[in-house]
Order: sequence, then structure tokens, then C-alpha cells
Amino acid sequence: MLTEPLSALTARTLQACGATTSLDVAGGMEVVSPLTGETVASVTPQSAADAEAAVSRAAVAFRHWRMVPGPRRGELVRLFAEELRASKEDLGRMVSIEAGKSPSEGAGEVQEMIDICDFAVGLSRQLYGLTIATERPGHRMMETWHPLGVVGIITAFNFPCAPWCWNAALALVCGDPVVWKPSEKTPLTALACQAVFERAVERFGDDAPEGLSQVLVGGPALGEVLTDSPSVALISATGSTRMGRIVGPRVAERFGRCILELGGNNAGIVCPSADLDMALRAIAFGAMGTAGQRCTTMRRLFVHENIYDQIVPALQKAYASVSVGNPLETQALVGPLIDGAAFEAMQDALGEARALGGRVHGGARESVGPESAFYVKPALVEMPEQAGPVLRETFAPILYVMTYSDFDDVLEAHNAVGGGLSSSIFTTDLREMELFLSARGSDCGIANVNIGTSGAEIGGAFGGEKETGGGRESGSDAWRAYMRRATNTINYSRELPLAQGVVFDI
Ligand code: UN1
Repeated sequence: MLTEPLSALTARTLQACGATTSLDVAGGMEVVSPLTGETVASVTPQSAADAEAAVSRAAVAFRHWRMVPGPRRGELVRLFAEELRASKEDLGRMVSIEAGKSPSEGAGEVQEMIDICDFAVGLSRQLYGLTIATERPGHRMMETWHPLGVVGIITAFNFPCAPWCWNAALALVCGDPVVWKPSEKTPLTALACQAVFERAVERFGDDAPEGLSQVLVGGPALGEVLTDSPSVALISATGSTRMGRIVGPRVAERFGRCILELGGNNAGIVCPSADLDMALRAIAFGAMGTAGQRCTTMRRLFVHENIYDQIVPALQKAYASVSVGNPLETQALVGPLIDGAAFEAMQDALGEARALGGRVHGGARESVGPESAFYVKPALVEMPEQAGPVLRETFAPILYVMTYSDFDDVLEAHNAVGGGLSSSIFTTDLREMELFLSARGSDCGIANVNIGTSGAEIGGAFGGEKETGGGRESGSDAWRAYMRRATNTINYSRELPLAQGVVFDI
């Protein structure tokens, strides 16, 4: 049991992170913890004019920061990673309070921030371009990567800090200031991150201009300022497909760049040769972890008909016995849904599934918290076919299970949804594995073998296709989206040959 009110713990945690924000602003924006449904703080929202001023400050900061050498920019991110390490427990607790995650998952999210910072520090010395063969004698051709400009970052409640950091760490080493609009459900984690970042800036010294990283606390109008401002070169937005449909065209209208990381409808396929015990554990974490509120959550499962009677009863048992509760007060593996609207959406989806002949196990509200908190038993739904709610993302712990008999058919069914983020196959058959990973296999940005759909590492590019938006963040060469590429051709001869053999003698 907690020995102090949640609001006191919130204030103490924020203070431990170094944030000085006033937490009880009369008439301010209320911050509700899904752990209990109580208001834990009230913060001053910013106005659209504040957001415009932040963008202007960032644009001025860019003029300085782009000229600071990459490895020196990396030094700031290295210091930030040190500060994150020192604040890991406090930041993780802030994530638990605001998003309802277990301490282990809260700390895991902060670890993702540390990991991407470490990655970005190395990257700060590797912002390479190519040298390219030219067709003209006495010429040299190369490409150079330059800082792009201000990066606007929009993030969702379910991962209140890691996606910001995937973007911010790369943007900063690439020479770009960042302006962050977090979800209005999780402003405190953002303010805490900003405070930790400012400690790194203080240690870094004068090379860091004012306004290198800023947070905008408030409603959608602030995101709109970022989306519409010609001074924001890149918008990286994480959230629902509905949000992406608004943001994408608005940014495209002004020829801005976008990285969209939107909804998923991630599936697993369990083949006859699978290691069933391993599959069971991977599915349990993928589908029930974070109370089904990850964009990578496993939402559909295709089980080969020959093993259906082995794995589905075992899954039912795991679902029936999983512990649900306040993860700051108990050892529960499954915390709360974010709010009542999420609960309603879950119940609606289950109702639709029932009407289509689905057999629902679990899914009911658990009385393990106050009336104002929404704890549910995760739902396992045996579906006769892939239809209705199975075709869309409901941000709650629902796993729809279906059988298959033919491998080609299951590949078709796997890809027959809007989302294209993450996917898994459980098999020890080499041919099935390779087909799943091939051009006619999973159409997702992430395709895994013998692990679940969630819990990606930062080293790979993160994102997906189709309604997931096509953006890639985090590792691999995702950094290129934060820079502009210039192709340079240099003539060191005394002649002026034209390309393609064109003659133009004057
Ligand atoms: C999200 O839910 O928006 O792969 C991000 C994962 C985490 C990131 C999830 N590393 O599950």
C-alpha cells in the first residue's frame, strides 16, 4: 500500500526529477491518474500564442545549433543519458502514475530513452554521406547531410516519454531543436523529462542555445500550431490513425515532412511446429502487457487447427489467472485502462464480437480499485472469422483468436487489415519462417519470429506500413529523416564538360 496520497507522491516524484512546475493551479488542466481515477495535479495550459513563441525560439536556436559540430551535439545527448540514468526510477514512477504502467514497464520505457541516447551519441560521429562516381572527368560528386530545422514531436498517452526521446535524441545530434506536444493525459512526464534535459544543458555549457528542447502543455490547438507552422520542418507524430489522417495532409499541404507512427492491428501466427510453451508466454505479454495499450500490442492470433485445442485452453488459463490491479500497490501484471472512454470502447468491441458469434472469455470490469479507475480482466475472444471489430484497433486488452489450415491463406488473412505495424510467427519450420519474412509474407514494418509483436529494441527502425503511416523512428538509418541531403558536384578540371554529353558552346 502507498503510505501517502497519490497527489503527494506525484509532487514528490516530479520534484525529484527537478521540475519546479506548480501542481495545483486553480482552473488549470487537470491530470488524472488512471491508477485511481483521481486528479493528482492541475497544471497551467499553454496558449496557441505560447506555442508560436516556442516555435520562434526554436527557429532561432536552429541557426546556432546547426553550426555546432555533430560530435559536440552528441556530447549533450551523452550528458542527457547520464541524467536519465540518475532519474530512471523517478521518471519510471511518473510513467506509472500517469499511464498506469507497472514499475518494470515504467522503468523499461526510461531504459528505451537511455538506449536511444547512447545510439545517438555514436551516430553523432556517423552522419555519413556517399561519394559517388561521376561521368565527367575532373569532377567529384558527393552527398552531404545537413541539419533540417525545427522538429515538432506529438506523442500519445501510452508511451509518455520514450517516443519523444527516439525523436529528440536523433534530432538533437542531427542539429535540430525540438518542440514537444505530449498527450494532454500525460503532461507531467513531459515536464519531468524537460527538467532532466535542462540539467544536461546546464552541464553542457554555452554551446546549447535557449529553446533547444521545449514542451507545450495543453490541448490539440498547440499541436495544430506545430502542424501548420512553416518554421517546423518535420512533424513526428505518434498516435491514432484518426489523428494521422488529420496531421498528414495538413503538413503535406505546406510541403513539410512527416513521420507518422499510427495504429496497428498486430497479429501472431502459431504454426504446428511451434514451441507452444514459448509461444504462450510471448502471446501473453504481447496481448495483455501494458493492458493492451501499446501500438504494438498483439490483437489477433491465428492458430493452426491441429494445435488449437492445445494452445487455446492454455491461453484461457493464463487469461483467467493473470493479476490485475494497481501496479504501484500490488505485484499486478496488468494495470488500468487509461479512462472510462477506453473501457466503453472495449465493451463495444466485445459486444460486436459476440454478435458475430465470438466466444468471449474475460473482458469484465475488475473491482480492484475505486469506481473512478478502470481495471479489466483481459479478454480472449474465439472468433469464427476475421470480421467486425477484429479488423480494427481497439486500444484495450482484447485478443481475437482464429484458426487456420492453409499457410498461404493465413498469410492473406494476416495482411487483410488496415494496420501494418508489427507481426509475429511462431514456428520451427524454416520454410514457414522464411515465407513469413519474404515479399509475400507479413506486410508490416516489424516482422518477428518466435517472439511477440511488442517490445521492440531501439536499434532497428520502428514504424509500419499502410494505416500505420509509413514513418520510421529510432534506430537503423531513421536519422536521415531529421536531416536534409545535398548532392554536391565539384569540378576540379579546367574544362566544363556537360552531363549526358550535351553541347552548349558559346
Ligand atoms: C507505442 O506503443 O507507441 O515495441 C510504442 C514496443 C515499444 C514501443 C511501443 N518499444 O512495444
